[in-house]
Amino acid sequence: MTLTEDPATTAVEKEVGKARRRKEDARLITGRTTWTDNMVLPGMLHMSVVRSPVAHGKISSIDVSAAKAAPGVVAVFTGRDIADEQGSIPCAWPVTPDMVNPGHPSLAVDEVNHVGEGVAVIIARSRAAAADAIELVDVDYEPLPPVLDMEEAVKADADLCHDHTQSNTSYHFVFDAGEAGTGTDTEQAFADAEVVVSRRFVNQRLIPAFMEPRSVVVQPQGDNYTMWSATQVPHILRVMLASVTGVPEHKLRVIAPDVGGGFGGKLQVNPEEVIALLVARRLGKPVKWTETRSESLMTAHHGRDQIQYVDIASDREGNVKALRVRLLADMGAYLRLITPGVPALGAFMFPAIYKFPAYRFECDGVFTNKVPTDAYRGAGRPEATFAIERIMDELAVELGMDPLELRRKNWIQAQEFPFTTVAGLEYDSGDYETATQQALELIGYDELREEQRRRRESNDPVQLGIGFSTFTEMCGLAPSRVLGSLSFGAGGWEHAAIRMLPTGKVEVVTGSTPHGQGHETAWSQLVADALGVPFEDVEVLHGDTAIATKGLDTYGSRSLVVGGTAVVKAAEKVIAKARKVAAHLLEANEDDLEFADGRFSVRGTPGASLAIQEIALAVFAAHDYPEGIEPSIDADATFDPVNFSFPHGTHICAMEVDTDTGFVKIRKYACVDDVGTIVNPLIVEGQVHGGLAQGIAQALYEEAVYDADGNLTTGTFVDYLVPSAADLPHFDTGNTVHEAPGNPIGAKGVGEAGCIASTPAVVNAALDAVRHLGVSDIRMPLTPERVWRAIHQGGDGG
Ligand code: MCN
Repeated sequence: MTLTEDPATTAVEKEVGKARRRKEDARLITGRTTWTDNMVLPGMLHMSVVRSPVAHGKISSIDVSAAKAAPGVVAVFTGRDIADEQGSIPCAWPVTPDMVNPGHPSLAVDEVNHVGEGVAVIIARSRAAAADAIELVDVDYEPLPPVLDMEEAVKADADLCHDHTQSNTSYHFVFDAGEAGTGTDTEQAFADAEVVVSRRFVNQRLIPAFMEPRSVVVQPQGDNYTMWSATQVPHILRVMLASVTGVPEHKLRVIAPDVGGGFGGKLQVNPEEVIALLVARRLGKPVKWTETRSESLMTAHHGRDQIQYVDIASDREGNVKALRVRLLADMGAYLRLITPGVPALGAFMFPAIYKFPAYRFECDGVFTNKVPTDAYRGAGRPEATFAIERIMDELAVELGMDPLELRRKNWIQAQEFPFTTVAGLEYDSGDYETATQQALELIGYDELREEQRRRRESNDPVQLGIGFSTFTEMCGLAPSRVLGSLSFGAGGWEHAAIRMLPTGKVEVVTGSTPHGQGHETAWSQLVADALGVPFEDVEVLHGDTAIATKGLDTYGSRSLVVGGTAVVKAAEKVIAKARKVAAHLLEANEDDLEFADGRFSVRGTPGASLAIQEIALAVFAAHDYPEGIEPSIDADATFDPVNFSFPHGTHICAMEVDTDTGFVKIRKYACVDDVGTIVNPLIVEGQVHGGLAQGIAQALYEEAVYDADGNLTTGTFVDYLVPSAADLPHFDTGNTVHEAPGNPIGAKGVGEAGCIASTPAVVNAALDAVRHLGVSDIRMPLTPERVWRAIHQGGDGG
């Protein structure tokens, strides 16, 4: 019984390192797949949400009678109607033991705390009927003063965002290297320093702006419920929904079908998911909710939003001595799934690649009457990278040093890895010098500096600047033990299972939940190499808690490093199992078998060999398998890393600034990233490009703006400027490869790298262009108006 005629045809070319086109893309980009909103179930009802138009106020009354009587409307529920069932939206990351969590009802009961907060839901027979009836709900609000400015909110006499909390501060998180034993006394280091530079940076509020809006469908079947949701985290969602709603976990199946982007914005338990489940339970009918784009911008969680006070100390030669960071981090009105943890995660990244002897970090999580913040691509690390890379430039200016020379003088040298930083992290591997040299060559550094000199000398209205960001980041979330020490509510492991089917095809079940990252392709490459089977013979299943029964989902650039490793480990177990069967069938000793290119061969016996795909069939069809082996070639594995992975790179931006108009234009952008072993170069390049687009967007285009009453004034894509490909330059990308020692693939994460690295490179470039005109800061995003003001009126243009 053979599947292959000629053993030679089974030889498989290595897949890891191949620029495979993504196998999932055809269905994704042609829409021939199941997006949640495509789901249509018999008898399905539609849900719309009545949302608060005021940022802060008491609900005096809600009259739903007209809405209930509207055509097509089946039911209307207010927060009070579901008060006994709705619980509180969970926050899984209490960063300090005394963190204040005001609680977050899915529908407001007495008080609203941000514009867009849900106060009632309408359930109707059609989406249009549900939408139309929103206007018929009459809500009286007694307005309260909105708390909108963090620096005002932390003052002693500030108005309160929540009247049942004592202040607007949720928590005060401190990391002090002196106290932790990873550094010397920070205050002393500042007292002794020859040079101190201090800055206040605003890292503005952003909106994740994923392509597919959030959507959820719940189908009740008796006391069982199936939920389809456009989520990044079906496994986490299921656990959280079970704890919030009381629907037992084993009665709830959560399916994330194909998901059109998340960028951290779908790492969440949404109020609408809770309500849809509660309503479906009450009515015994399927219920669907899909947000409009404006609802999405206004109510899906936002990201960033920090005010950063940063002090850096050095000697006159530019040897850094200490770093001190104080943050005000805007939580918005409520603590969502990992809101408090985002700035806390950043705490460990401020010292970046530099050898600071002393470091102290303090952060206040501040409540304001705005939409809650939470993870957005990089979550804490872009904010930290921005601050450190900006202040390194400011220190260079103060010292009259070349910004790259200052960095070089202080960064960890290649021979010093593994290196324990002042923040207590052990950086795994890297070489900052080589990446920098390559990036300088890619961008044509010397010619650009020459052009910059010419433009300055001729007083050209268009000035040229060059900005650097020599970054690293901690990703591959994460060792469970470390997450535990940070009070994170879940572990950091990942699970995978591999099943060889009788015809030799392979099913891979992964706990990772891709939403645009190409896991189906990359995991197929890993398995093809490990098992020696054709790439096309591998199918990757994910995102359904009934199929991928264990998992911790996708965020923190963890999927390859943690989930991919689980796949490799499962493959090793599959091979071990198949080896026993092969030995039995070939009547050989297990130790005499060699496994290569998908075949077990008996050493020294030419012709005696079996492909692993043949073994799968033999086990299914024959009754001749060895004692103690179950009749299946399958295995599962869980991987929990011992450390994060630390990709790094050098990003260089060359920027033209028109000093007459304030318009900026990226002339060239080059970056060399080290993400360890690259499984798929095409995917990696795509991830870097996407990350660069979002990082550049923060520097130049995007900002969520609230007016003085707490209305989001950037609630459409006309006002919230997401750049398109036409707004972005060509990217010259390259790689160095220093394998990560913490996983057998040798990979480091790439999903956030471009986004983390690029923002400060762009802002540093703009400042380099106009610093000689007296400009020392420009507030992001660098709109023409701000740039013009900074040049012609001083200040940061903000
Ligand atoms: N990869 C590789 N070689 C490496 C590193 C990664 O081939 N050395 C591949 C992986 O196999 C995977 C992809 O690159 O196909 C990303 O891998 P990884 O860095 O492990 O990141 P995750 O898969 O865990 O994705 C999460 C990350 C995050 S945190 C955000 S935010 C983000 C991002 O991915 N959101 C995205 N990229 C996104 N891309 C799309 N299209 N949509 C999003 O919402």
